[in-house]
Amino acid sequence: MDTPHTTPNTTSLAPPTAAPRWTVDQVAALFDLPFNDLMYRAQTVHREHFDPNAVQRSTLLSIKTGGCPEDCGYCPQAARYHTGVDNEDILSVEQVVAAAQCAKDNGATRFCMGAAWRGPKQRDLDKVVDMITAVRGLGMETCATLGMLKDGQAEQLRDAGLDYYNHNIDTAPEFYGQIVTTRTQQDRMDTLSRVREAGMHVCCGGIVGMGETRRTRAALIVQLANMDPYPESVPINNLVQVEGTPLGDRFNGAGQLDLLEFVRTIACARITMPKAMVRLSAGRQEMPEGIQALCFLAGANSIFYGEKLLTTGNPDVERDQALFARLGLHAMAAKGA
Ligand code: SAM
Ligand code: DTB
Ligand code: SF4
Repeated sequence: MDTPHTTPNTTSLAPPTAAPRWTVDQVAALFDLPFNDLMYRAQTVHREHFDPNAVQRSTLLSIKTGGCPEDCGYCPQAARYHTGVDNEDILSVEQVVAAAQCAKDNGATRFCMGAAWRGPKQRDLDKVVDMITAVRGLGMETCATLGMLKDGQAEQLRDAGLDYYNHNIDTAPEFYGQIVTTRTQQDRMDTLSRVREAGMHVCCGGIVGMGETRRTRAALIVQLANMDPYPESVPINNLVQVEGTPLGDRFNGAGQLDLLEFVRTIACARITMPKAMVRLSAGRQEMPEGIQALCFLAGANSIFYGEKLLTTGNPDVERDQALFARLGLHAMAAKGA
């Protein structure tokens, strides 16, 4: 079921030539529906395209931690914030393979490698290429999130066998400049176009709970849904507040978003991007299991799996296995498995 809905290499992300498929007013109206009506619509769309009880599991590994020159206001890895995350060298291929094997043994089908870079230098990319080859050799799907790509770099990743490239637009265009100033959202769109044109699958989503309005959340969903084609994988992150980051301090460490609003965001992603894998991403550790169950009902069908995201915590494997058992969920098989 985890099949991309388009043929890669034939389409570009921007700018769409046809009229946008969704307007902010339309998606804001979805957000405004009575909760039960929204759940019903999302679940109906979900069942048209997916096994409603199958959830895909990816494990993350930070292959290069900390010291990032960018200023993303949510991120514990930006060098300019004092968050206690140390700047570490890039991992060796052996370290990465050991972690991927462990993830596979625990039941993950995809392995996602993240690096705290603005973008990869060529010598870094050569190392990542070796990591991708090795992880693919274990029979896992591969994903990488390395920052902005220059001309030719997406092709190198594709040739190494990279299945997905993750690059989030994070929030709606009008709010973006309040969260990140060292790059524009158009820079992100340019990298996404390179990934798409190289023929890789796109993983692109955002973060909610950063103090945005409901209309801004609707505009984020519209920005994603109107990509042509929309991403195959859409991670919806709930802000993990990390002390020392601008957003960690903004709300005095208190969870600021009504979690039912997070569930609504998942539902709107599912309705507007019917064939995408919608990922219930960061923020699960702090999220009650009843809310996670509502996210699955709203159409989330993938998660990050394993006790760590990149630098922050995630539910451990035993807890997730118990949750799957309680909800009667099963793991989605890897493509081609
Ligand atoms: N440096 C690369 C980049 O920015 O694309 C790759 C790694 S970056 C940490 C990957 C994504 O993690 C970000 O785009 C953001 O959406 C998400 N993220 C980072 N910190 C987060 C936080 N505190 N809470 C929720 N999501 C977060
Ligand atoms: C995504 O959208 N969320 C993941 C993954 N893609 C790379 C990262 C979440 C990071 C949360 C903060 C941290 O652990 O450092
Ligand atoms: Fe760097 Fe990525 Fe963190 Fe931004 S989100 S500071 S680019 S690691």
